[in-house]
Amino acid sequence: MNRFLSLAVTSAVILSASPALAHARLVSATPGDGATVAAPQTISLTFSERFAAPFSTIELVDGRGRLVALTKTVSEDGKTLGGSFAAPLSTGSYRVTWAIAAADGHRMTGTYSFTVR
Ligand SMILES: [Cu+2]
Repeated sequence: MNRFLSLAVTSAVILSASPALAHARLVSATPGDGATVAAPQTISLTFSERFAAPFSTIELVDGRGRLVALTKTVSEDGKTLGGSFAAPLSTGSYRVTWAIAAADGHRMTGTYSFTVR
C-alpha cells in the first residue's frame, strides 16, 4: 500500500511539472529593458524554448507612437526573435512589443522600453 501511494504521488508530480518545464520565457533582450544605448541597428530577444516563427511577431514604436519599420529575423536554433532596421535608430525612447507562440502551444506576449542616446 505504501509503495502504491508513493508511486501515485510521483506520477502526479511528473504530470504537473511537465507543462511548466516546456513553458517558454524571455531569457534576455538586446537592448535590455530600461537600457540606454547608442543607435542600434538591430534588436533581439532570446527565449528559453523554440517558438513557432510564423506565429511570432516583434514591433517597435518610437516616442511619438510611430511604428518603426523593421525586418523580422529568427535565429537558426529558433529561440531568438529579432528585428533589423534599414538605418540605426535615432535618439529617443522606444517600446518593444513581442508575441510568440511557444512549442507547447502557449501564446506569450510582453512589452518593454529602452532609450537611444
Ligand atoms: Cu507553456
